Amino acid sequence: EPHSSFQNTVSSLSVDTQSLQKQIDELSTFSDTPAPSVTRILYSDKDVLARRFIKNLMGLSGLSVREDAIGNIFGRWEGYNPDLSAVGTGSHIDAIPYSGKYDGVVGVLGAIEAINVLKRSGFKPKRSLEVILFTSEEPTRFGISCLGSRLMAGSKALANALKTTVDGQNISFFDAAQSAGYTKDEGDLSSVFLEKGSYSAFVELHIEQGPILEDEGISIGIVTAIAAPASIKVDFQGNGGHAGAVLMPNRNDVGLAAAELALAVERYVLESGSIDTVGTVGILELHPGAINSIPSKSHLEIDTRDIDEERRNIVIEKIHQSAITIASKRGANLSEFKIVNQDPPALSDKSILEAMEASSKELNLTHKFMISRAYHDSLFMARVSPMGMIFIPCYKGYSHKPEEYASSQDISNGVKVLALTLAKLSLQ
Ligand code: HGY
Ligand code: MN
Ligand code: MN
Ligand code: MN
Repeated sequence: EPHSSFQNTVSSLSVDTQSLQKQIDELSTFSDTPAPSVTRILYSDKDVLARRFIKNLMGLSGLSVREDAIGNIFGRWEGYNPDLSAVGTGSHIDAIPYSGKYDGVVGVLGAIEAINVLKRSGFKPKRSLEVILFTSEEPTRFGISCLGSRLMAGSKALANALKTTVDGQNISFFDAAQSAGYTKDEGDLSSVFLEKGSYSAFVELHIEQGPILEDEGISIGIVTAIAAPASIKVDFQGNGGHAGAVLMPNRNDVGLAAAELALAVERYVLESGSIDTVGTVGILELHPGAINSIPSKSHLEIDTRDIDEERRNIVIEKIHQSAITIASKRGANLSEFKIVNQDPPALSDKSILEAMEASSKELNLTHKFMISRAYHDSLFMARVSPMGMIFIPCYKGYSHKPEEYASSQDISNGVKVLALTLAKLSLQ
C-alpha cells in the first residue's frame, strides 16, 4: 500500500524557494512592457513563450502535459487509482497591461512546486493531481474575463459569441488562437467543455490582491466566497463638430455624456447600502480624440461587483437607466449598452475549506476565513467542481500594477498549504 501517512509528510514538506523565485523572475521577462511591469496578452508572442516555459517545467516535474483546443494546459500526476476523478489546481499567467509578476503566476508555478514538494516527500497520490494553466483569465484582449475556465465550465453562450469576437485590432478570436498554435475550427469549442465529474476538487493558490492579510499579520487566507463580477460596454454617438464654432446650445457632446455616466456609476455603488459594492470605469475613449473637436463617439467599459448578486444587479439596472436618460437629455444616441458578463458569486466547498484549515493548522500558519473581491478562474471551476482558494499576503495589497509583490516566505507558506491540501483531497 503506497505510503500515505501525513506525519512525516508535514515535516518533510520542503519548498525549493530559490528555484521558485528564479522561475517567477524568468517568467516575468516574457512581457511586452519593460520591467518591473509585466504585460502578457492572450496568444501574443510573449504569451506563447511563457506557455512553453510552463510546459517545460511541467515536464521536468514528471507531469504528462496536454492542451485543449484554446490552450488550457493540463499537467497530470497520475494517482494509483487513476479512474477516480482527479484533484485539480492552477491559475493563469496572462497579465493586464503594466501589471505585476505575481497575479496568477503564484498559482501556476506554485502548483508545479507543490507537486515537486509532494514528490520529494515520497507522497503517492490516490486521485491523480492535475495542474491547470487557464488559457486567459484577464479580459484584456477580447473583453471576456476567465475565457478558458468559463468555456471549461460549459458556457455555450461564450462558445457561440467567440465565433464573432474580434480584438481591438479587428483580429478574430480564431485567427489569434491559430497564430498561437491552437484551434481554427469553430466547431472545436465544445471539446473544451469539461466532462461532468472531471475533478473531485479544485484549489487555486493566489495572492490576496488586497491589504487584509498583511495588515493583520496573517499568513494564509482561506477563501469562503468569490464576489460576483459584471462588466458593461457603452457607446454614445453625437454630431461632434468644431470646438470653436459650435455654440453650446447646439451640441450633443458625448464626451460629457460619458463623464456623467461614469459619475453615476460612482454614485450608485456608493449609495448601494454596502461597502462591498464597487464600480470602476477603467476604459473611457473619446473619438476623434482631438482637443478642438467635440467628441462624436465615446466608449466606456464599466466593471461592477458585489458579494451580493441582487445588490449588484440593482446597480446595473440603475446604470442602464442613466445611460438612456443621459443620452436623451443631451440629444445623443446610446448606440450600445452591452452587458458582457453578469456572473453569480461562488461559494467554496465545505470539505475543501476543512482541508485548507487543517493544513494551515498542521503547518502552524496563522490563517483566517475571508472573501475574494477579485474574481478568479475558481469562480467558474466552482460550476463544475467543488472549489477552494488559498490566499497569501501581498505588499500593501497592491495588484494589477508593477509594485505587486509577495515574499518568498509567504509564497512558500502558500505552496506548503496547497501541497498538504492536495494530498488530503487526493486520498479522500
Ligand atoms: O479583475 C480581477 O478581479 C482579476 O484579477 N482579473
Ligand atoms: Mn488579475
Ligand atoms: Mn489573478
Ligand atoms: Mn483574478
